[in-house]
Amino acid sequence: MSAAARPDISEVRKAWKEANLAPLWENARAHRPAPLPDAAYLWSWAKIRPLISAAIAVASPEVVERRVLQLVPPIAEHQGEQQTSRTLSANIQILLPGEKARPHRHTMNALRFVLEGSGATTIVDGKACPMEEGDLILTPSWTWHEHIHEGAEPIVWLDALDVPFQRYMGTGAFEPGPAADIPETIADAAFAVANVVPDTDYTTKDYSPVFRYPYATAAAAVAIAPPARDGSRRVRYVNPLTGGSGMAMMDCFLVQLDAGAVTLPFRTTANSVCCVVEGSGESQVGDDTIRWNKHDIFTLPQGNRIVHKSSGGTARLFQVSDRDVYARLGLLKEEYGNISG
Ligand code: GTQ
Ligand code: FE2
Repeated sequence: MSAAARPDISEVRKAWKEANLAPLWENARAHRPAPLPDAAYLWSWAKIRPLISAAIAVASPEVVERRVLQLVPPIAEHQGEQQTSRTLSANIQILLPGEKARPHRHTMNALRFVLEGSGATTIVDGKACPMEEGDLILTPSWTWHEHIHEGAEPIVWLDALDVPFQRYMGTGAFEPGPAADIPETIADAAFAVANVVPDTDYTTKDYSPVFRYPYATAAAAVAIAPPARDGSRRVRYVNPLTGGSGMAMMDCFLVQLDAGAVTLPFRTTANSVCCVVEGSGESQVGDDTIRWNKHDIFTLPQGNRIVHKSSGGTARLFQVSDRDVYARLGLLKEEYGNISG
């Protein structure tokens, strides 16, 4: 073809655009290295606790359904999103003595991790789950749930939901109560004996038959756990019927950093949100150093080099991650030790 016959590129581009075609070689995002990891972000309890009190003053679940403050890091804010990590929303929920949050259900999986207070109950498909400090409560996809508080002090907990992931997948659905057609559940106590579980048809569900993981039990388990690959002690909150994650999209861990211990550098394609249960310390996340204290919440965005250490005594972190989603999709890559960058 002679040079003279070559068509005018701007005419061609216009014609492609009109036909909903786009040249890959002009796509700035194609065939580029991975973007730099997002920065970690910390919500310090000292800073947010008074702002939680302000929510008590201006909103009641009677009116707003759920008294919830979303944790939205700067990176999400810039993108006009409200998520906490790539796949999760983490929120703070507050209930005063005598208050209740009405029943509903949604396809989004949710969990609650109690930060402060006691005496509340989350009812999950009819099963009452007491909420004490450090307890983890699961409200898996499409289970009916409501919260009631009969304690003496306000209760504050961390909610985590797979909202961003389900929005991306187009699977979000919601149904208000009152609860109807409540499926049968099995008492958590039926799973309290290690290694021997009831033989039921519950294995057809993709979530744990246990909805409440008391802190005393998880703390006792992590205290005697052997060092994990990064040197920390780690236990996973599992479905006792499968040994897998408690819910399909959220994979939870309790991490113990012994006094003076420093973890081996770690990098993963998965994303976590951490909450400090006990102690204090610091985490290097990429180029940033996050200094944390009890009840602080921080993100561990994918791709960052991560090193944790406690300052002073033993520290414990609750972590909610999307690790198992990445693993099941063949997208989980984890590195330990010498990590460049
Ligand atoms: O407690 O049911 O933080 O439905 C966000 C959505 C909590 C809940 C949240 C919810 C709930
Ligand atoms: Fe809910």
